[in-house]
Amino acid sequence: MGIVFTKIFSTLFGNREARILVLDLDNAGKTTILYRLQMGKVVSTIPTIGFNVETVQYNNIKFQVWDLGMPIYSL
Ligand SMILES: Nc1nc2c(ncn2[C@@H]2O[C@H](COP(=O)(O)OP(=O)(O)OP(=O)(O)O)[C@@H](O)[C@H]2O)c(=O)[nH]1
Ligand SMILES: [Mg+2]
Repeated sequence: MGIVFTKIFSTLFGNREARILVLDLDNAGKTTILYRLQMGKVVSTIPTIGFNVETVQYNNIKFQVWDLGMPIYSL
């Protein structure tokens, strides 16, 4: 019974995790937004080759953010 309550409470009020995929055209500002959320300031970026993965905590939710480099010529 205890394990059931623990499960219910952790589901309702405990830490949650979510994964987010950020997709847009190149130079759209994806990486800028990702590091703004993570560090709280705007940093200068270079075009992303491949992807960036960062963890961003918001209240009790831990977001794993995948920022995919998407050159326009790959469309
Ligand atoms: N004016 C303005 N410029 C922005 C904004 N967000 C990002 N930039 C600029 O846009 C350029 C590209 O930003 P990035 O965050 O590297 O864009 P990206 O979508 O990650 O680009 P790729 O990695 O090539 O796909 C940079 O020079 C940023 O400084 C914004 O809200 N306003
Ligand atoms: Mg980028």
